[in-house]
Amino acid sequence: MTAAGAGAPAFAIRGVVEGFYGTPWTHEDRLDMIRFIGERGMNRFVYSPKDDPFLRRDWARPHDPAALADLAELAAAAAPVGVELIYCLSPGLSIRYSDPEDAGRVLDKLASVAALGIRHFGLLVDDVPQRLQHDADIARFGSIAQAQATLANLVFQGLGERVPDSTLIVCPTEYWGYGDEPYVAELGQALDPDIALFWTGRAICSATLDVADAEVFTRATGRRPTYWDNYPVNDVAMRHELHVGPYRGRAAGLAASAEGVIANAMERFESSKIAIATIADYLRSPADYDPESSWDAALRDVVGPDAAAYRDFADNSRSSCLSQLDAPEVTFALEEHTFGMLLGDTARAVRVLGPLADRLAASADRLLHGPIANERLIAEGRPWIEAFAVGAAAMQLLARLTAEGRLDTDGSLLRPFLDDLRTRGLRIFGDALEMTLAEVCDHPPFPAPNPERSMTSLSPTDGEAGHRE
Ligand code: LOG
Repeated sequence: MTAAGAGAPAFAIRGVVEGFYGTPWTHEDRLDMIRFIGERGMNRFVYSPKDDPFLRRDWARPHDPAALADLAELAAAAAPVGVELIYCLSPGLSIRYSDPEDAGRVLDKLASVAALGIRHFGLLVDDVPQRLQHDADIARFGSIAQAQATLANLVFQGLGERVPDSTLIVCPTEYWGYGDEPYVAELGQALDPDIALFWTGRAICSATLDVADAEVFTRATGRRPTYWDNYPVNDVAMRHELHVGPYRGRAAGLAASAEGVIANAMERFESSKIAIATIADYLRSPADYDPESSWDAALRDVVGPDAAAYRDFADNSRSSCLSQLDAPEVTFALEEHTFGMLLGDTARAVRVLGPLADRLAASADRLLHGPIANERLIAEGRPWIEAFAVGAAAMQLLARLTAEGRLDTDGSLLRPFLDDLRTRGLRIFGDALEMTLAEVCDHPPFPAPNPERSMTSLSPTDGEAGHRE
């Protein structure tokens, strides 16, 4: 879907942040992402890769001319598609908040970027020490909130003098929670009211974003939150998950209580586009947003002709802080399998699982052995897609052993699949498949069906294997 003809978007600020830990995107990636989000009605690209030393560890070091030229090119490419860049600096690891020279260094760095035509800026102090460290800062400020507000106000004022119409957004050090913690409230009260504040909601990766929480934040800090939404990012503790499921859990009425939403993307660039396309749909019109139909459109859009095969994979890679359903179709098929086995009804046990396993195995084969239109997408997801192929093969064998009445005697044939999946350590199929395989491999055979129920259909000798056929 594009923004054309859709009316005014609900959220004023709609964008993506390159804000993950990991290898930063390339310049070409950024140009591509800016075009991608612009075409989908988003209007901000936030430039703050955590592992670009010039933005964080070495924040005071000036950009070299080549980097400035790249930034200029990004800004120039963004304007025609309705996107503006927010350039962020993260000086909190080492800055002396009380030192006017350090404030000057921040300003100089922002001014070097402003000279390229960029007018939106961020000062990010997330993931830095929560206590003042320099002696001079401890002597001057009563709290880190006061120190950060002093710096941000100075920078905002200096920017205003040098760059007309500039804006500043701050990411606080405690950027998640109930929204009225003493630190964030103190920071909000001390900050110039025209400086915006990022907030990730209840958690670093929030399962839901609610109006009530936004209002708590607004009352406490004196401004509506600009959500830094940590989805689809999958860095740090989430590296075992590939976030290719749809955006969900954000209140339909949130636009009235927030400035906007900036979604933090994955280092896996192409894969990020799937969730981002759904986020663009939500931000344009939250009241009409339907995660599943938006997701299907996003898959067609990003994956192209192989969308159905990729959907089979992605449906089993939904696990994230947003999703309560991990692998819905496989979970249902395995529940049916267990139920059928407990009833002693092998036909029922394989009715859903058998065809599904064959379909998923064929999809895995297509994704892994191509030809595939979006090769980069597959390359990025390959570790998960390979695990998906192992799981699909395991389910085919499970269905076959079940249908042939051999599960109790030959269930150990599934052991290598279970060990393989466990060794990979990637989140795929949620818990469903590993639990079923473990049940078969690690535990005694399925019990014989309840005699009360099966007396009419089982001869005495059938009971031992528990199968009706
Ligand atoms: C970082 C962010 C990182 C994300 C997910 C914020 C504001 N900052 O815990 O760069 O990608 O979590 O791991 C963060 O979220 N800190």
